[in-house]
Amino acid sequence: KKANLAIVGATGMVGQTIKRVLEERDFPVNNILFLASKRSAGKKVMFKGKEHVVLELTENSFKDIDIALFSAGGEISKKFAPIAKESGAVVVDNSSAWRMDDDVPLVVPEVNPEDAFSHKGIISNPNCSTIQAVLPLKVLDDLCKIKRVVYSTYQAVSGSGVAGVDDLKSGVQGKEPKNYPHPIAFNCLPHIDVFMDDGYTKEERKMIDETKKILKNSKMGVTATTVRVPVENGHSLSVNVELEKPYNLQSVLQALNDKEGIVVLDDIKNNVYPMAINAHNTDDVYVGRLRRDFSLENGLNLWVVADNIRKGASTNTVQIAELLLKED
Ligand code: 11C
Repeated sequence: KKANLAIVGATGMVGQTIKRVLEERDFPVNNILFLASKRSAGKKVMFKGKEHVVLELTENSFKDIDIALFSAGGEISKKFAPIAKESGAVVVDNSSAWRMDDDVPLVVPEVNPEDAFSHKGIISNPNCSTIQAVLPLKVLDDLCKIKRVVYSTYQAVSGSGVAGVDDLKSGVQGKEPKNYPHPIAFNCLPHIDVFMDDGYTKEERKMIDETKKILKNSKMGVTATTVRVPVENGHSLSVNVELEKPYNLQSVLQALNDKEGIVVLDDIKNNVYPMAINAHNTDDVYVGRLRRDFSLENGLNLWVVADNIRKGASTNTVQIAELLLKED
């Protein structure tokens, strides 16, 4: 089965990586459209050795499109995803616009692939830091049921797109930031996305709500502090978990090792643990520093690293599209 695809936001960091991942995985494509704003229309992109011209996204862009991969921000998704759906396409959306909508499945293919098949025309791709967290959390929830999760994140500037990377690179040379409210070079900002009335940032809220939705465990307690750090690419998370039942550390390690999509890097004697520089440009989720939290009855600490642009966005999106090909 070959699909007619559209990539919305084709010239952005995630859009370009989606194109690369489609090529790498040899996704069965019949026709492909590269759509973007008027500003980027006319640019040329290469796909599987053939040149394509980027077209302006309009209400008529989705004729004969089977799957539309959106990565152009929430406002574009809110407006154009329903239009694409009406035209008969299934939308896989990278923005936060539809994620908490009851009619929209929020899918990580290694965790809840079954949800993809209950879509009503739109499937959401979770936030990057949520995606990498839920792979090991699914293993733990299946083994011993999760009671509570405390996230502390160390998120790369690529999560803010090109503007974030520019702020880091120019900041190292002593220039003023343009994207962040403070310098990110030689600094950490406990501030990702906007602040809300309750004192949390939207990034923290996304991690809390999306984790519960994907794991279908609304009783689980989740809290988060999300921090931008001066790393170019690759998000790292400290994840503190309280389980309902006692666990055996070796069995947990084994179960994580056996899980598709996870690579365990945990050999402290040899200074082996996951790091952003190793995750960069790969599709796996790396887990390490596994150790008992002695302050809790069934507490566990882990360190989780992944490429936020690939597994955290583009690769997960393409994997969801691959699931759709299996739909009757
Ligand atoms: C960041 N997690 O690192 C964000 C980027 O809701 O998809 C992705 C935002 C989102 O800044």
